[in-house]
Amino acid sequence: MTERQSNGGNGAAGPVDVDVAVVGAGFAGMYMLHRLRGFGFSVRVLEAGGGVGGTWYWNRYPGARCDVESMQYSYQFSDALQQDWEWSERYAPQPEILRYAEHVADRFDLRRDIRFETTVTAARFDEDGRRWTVETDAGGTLTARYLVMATGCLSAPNTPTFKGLDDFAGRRFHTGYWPPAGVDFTGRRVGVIGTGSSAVQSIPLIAEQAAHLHVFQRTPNYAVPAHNAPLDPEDVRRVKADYAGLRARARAMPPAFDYVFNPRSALEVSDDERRRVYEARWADGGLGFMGAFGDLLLDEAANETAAAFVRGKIREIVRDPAVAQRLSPDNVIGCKRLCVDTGYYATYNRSNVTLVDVGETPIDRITATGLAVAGRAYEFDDLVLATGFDAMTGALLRIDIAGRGGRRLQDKWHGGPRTYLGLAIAGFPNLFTITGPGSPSVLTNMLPSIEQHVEWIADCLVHQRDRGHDVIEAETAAEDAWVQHVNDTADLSLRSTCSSWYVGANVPGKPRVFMPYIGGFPTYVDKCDTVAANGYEGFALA
Ligand code: NA7
Repeated sequence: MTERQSNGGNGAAGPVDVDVAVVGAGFAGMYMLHRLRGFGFSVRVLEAGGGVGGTWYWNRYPGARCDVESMQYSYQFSDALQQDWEWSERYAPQPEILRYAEHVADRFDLRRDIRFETTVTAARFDEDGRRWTVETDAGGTLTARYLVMATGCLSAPNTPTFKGLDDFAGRRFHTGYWPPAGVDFTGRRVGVIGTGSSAVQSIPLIAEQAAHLHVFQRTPNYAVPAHNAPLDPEDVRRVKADYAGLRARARAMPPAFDYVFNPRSALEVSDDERRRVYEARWADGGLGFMGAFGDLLLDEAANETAAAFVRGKIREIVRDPAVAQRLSPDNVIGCKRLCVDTGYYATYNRSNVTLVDVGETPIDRITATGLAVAGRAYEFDDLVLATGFDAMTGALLRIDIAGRGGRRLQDKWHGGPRTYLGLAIAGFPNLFTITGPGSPSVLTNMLPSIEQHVEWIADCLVHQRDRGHDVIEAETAAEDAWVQHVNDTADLSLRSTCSSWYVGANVPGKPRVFMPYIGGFPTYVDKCDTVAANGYEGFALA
């Protein structure tokens, strides 16, 4: 099995001291490096992978692609970059997004300050020296005035502790660390556990190759069609003629991407009109489906009209009524992250695909030749775990981070993450998180959210330097107030009502807290800007 592990490669051998240490060379870490360099800071980036790209470096499973449209899921800090780069499809496939990340690394000469194959294991704040000491599996020490965690929201894979997992004698894969050389399933019997986005994207392609595919589903998910297609050059030309306009419209929308949002209630229109609206959104495809009516995530009855529409589509697509029924969720649509699919439901019409429900009776154990559930044995050659991530907090808590007084982040976050703006943590001076819990992050188009955080942090460090400060720390009262606001806002939305990775429900024992900030990108940006304009209120500067 391919595991995420470092080979102890070209890490920080010997003591190195920089202004800023950045953990992670995905889109967040790369832009953080570029931005800070522009202000004259010395920066060292530490990256576990063998290349840049983060999420898009690791998630190479078949069918992996972004569910935000390419022309919007891209950097906007450089107009030359966004004008030059040519996306080929409406939703970019993983290899193309990775090529884009590599292009950015080359274009801005980023690699010389990135140490690849170097996993950060611990970080400790030295109160006397007012610096962070960072330890890696590559040995040596790195010290830095500031530490920026650009570790991603979906980067710590979740491998459930199935009994007998290591007994499996065949090939085992996790979608979140897929072998770079790819996997050929031709003629093989395959078992996939999970039916989230990664499974929904990969199952149709695995099914095309496999002799037989068993899908083990704990909870069915709603999926809307991507209607992915090559981009029309005329559309691209139009966007590029006014890219700034598109970006500005996107920034004004709660999810930070431009789409058509209908503010009307689903309950104030006739059945016929509602159906017409849903049909049009279905034909258009993508996450914009949830913008069909203004109250879909606020009112259960309104939500149920959309959920019923999608269940109807599943019944139309899937020929076997019992299978269609098994694939049909009965919970709030959009509560878990909506999946965007290409041929997912239709895959269950294939004679070589079997859907097995493991919701009522969980998987007993993995065996040498497959798995056992509800007294039945299923045999396969290859096991694919599409079991997701320890989202938002996993990547941070897998590093042993100690702040003021040696207090560990694991202890502080025992009951769930607590941050100020998802950017900083009381008791952990000079530490910043990019798209951390408590920020809009995964509820938005990640690229604009990353850029906003990077620019806010860089401006903050310039402010520190200009005023001769060398310590900045979130105040506990400001953090408490922000956590309260994040929770209060989450309570207004149906999104906080189900067992999703947004609330940590997919990882046994994880505290149940709605982690991202649901107040929307524009409201959040206003708050961050106000905090900065008021001399970084809520922070102690020294
Ligand atoms: P997800 O969406 O967390 O999906 C993981 C799937 O694995 C989901 O269907 C889980 O069922 C299932 N799962 C997890 N643990 C088990 C066990 N123990 N037994 C059976 N099934 C299990 O992860 P993805 O990688 O698909 O997508 C993550 C995000 O990436 C996605 O939302 C997009 O934003 C991009 P459950 O629903 O928990 O019952």
